[in-house]
Amino acid sequence: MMRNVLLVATALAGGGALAAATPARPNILIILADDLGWSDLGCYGGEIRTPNLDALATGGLRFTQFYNSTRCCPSRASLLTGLYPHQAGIGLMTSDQGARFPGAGDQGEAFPGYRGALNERCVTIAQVLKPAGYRTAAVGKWHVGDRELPTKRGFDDFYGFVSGYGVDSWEPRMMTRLPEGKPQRAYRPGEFFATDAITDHALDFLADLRKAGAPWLLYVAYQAPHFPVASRKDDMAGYPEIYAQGWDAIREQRLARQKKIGLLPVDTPLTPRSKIPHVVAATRMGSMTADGANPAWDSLPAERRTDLAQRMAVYAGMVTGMDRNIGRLLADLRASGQLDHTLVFFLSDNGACAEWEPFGFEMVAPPNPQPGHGINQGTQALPNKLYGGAELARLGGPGSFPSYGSAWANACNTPWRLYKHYGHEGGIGTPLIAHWPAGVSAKGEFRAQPGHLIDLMATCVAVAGASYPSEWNGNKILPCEGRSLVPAFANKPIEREFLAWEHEGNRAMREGKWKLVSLAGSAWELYDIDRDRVEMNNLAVAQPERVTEMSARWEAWARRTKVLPRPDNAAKKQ
Ligand SMILES: [Ca+2]
Repeated sequence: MMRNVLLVATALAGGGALAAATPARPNILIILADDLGWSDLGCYGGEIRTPNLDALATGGLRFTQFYNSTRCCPSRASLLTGLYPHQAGIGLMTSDQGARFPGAGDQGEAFPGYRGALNERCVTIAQVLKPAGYRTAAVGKWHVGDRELPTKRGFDDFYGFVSGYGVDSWEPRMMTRLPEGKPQRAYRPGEFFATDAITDHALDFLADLRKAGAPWLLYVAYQAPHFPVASRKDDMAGYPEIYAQGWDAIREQRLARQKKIGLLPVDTPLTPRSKIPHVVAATRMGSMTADGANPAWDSLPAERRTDLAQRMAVYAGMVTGMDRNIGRLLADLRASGQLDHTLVFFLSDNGACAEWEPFGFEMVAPPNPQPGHGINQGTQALPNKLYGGAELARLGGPGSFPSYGSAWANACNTPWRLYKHYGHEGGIGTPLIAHWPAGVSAKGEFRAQPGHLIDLMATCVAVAGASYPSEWNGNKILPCEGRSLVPAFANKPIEREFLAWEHEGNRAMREGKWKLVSLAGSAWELYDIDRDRVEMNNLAVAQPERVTEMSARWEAWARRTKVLPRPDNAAKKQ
């Protein structure tokens, strides 16, 4: 281990922007938001109040081309293991697709990329850091398989929910504490709010973690701002008036701020309103448009605009509530003297969520939530509820279960196209803030190196002086796919061949400045990301040889990483 520590110290000393007395073993705090859009944070151009994350960005680095794996489960699998999602067994969600198909074999091994839980060929960051002397804990959303509990995967303590998506923020019954029997907080009726409770337990864990005098890893996976959107009243104060301007004005304002703060080039155009993802749902709810794109705000009736402004206000309040809680974590680290010696990452598991059309759905209250489980109900057939009059104030409070729809999601991903689920920038783009005062002297700067969730494992191994194993419990472990971000901290390049994606048949590949991307069942599109990050000038017809070469590399990657073979229903027609 000492040799690794020295290697890290040497590597860090080579970077001119790095602090002189770099500690080899920082604490590591990974904060993951759920369905947060690329432009929501103030420090990424948003009007949402996020003062604590903005301060973190001012004292650290903002990555401008960082990527996730398109959706909750695949992204969490990548983040935790340093592998592409299918390699870890989670190409889709957490149901075992392999076992559902005749001919899949007794164990479903015909489709190893779709088993719905972390497999035996991967390890988590917690499992890798523990042998290096780190203490570990996790809070919030797990969602990488009901069969693989956090405590089985290297985290000493856990509070949150293991499975499910779409969690009612006012409902405490799905929360669980692992190992079983360990103390957890009790909340009086009406007192529980999920983002606050997750943070309460993160603070409890922090107090315990630092008792040992050893470095620690804390993984804070908030459910915010995933649907159903919910907000405390004080967090969303003033937002209904702001969002009454509508999504067209908000998109223009966000892009103008992104240019002003230097996040994006000044010649970046605004993409047209993105397509409505689910035509059947849109037709059923009366939100379908003639051109298939999200509607112009001004085209909607007043009562619909009032309802939709309130939905976005609740979403924004949910983000502000998360930021308020992150402020509690940072204040605790500052008070204990640990903030400068903690590497903090903040990022989102996928782009903003468009499910499924512009008006948004209303979920059904779960009859009896079980500890560890979120609400797990299909959302595509759910109805819309038009809130108005006195009832409008109930939206986002206890007993309401709204989503905010595809047009606001489009605005939250400004200026990109599309959303969560897709390989276009609106699906895979995430803000990434990295903050480590004792290790990185550069402050408030942007980093344009392309990076991916798979890089967090390699980065943690590097800064912790840990060793990534080739074998674990008698099983061979796949080599880590990611690269350390430490060179990028010093504004040096990250050497890699390419990055690639697949989810539900949506495909993408990023090789240098070139991006190959397609919707499920559709032809490849080709973009020069240096000139056209908004993916509006498709060069596939003009450069067929490049498409042929890159797509061959994508196919080889897909076979190597178990994207292929794929169960029939894993690819959706778009
Ligand atoms: Ca998500």
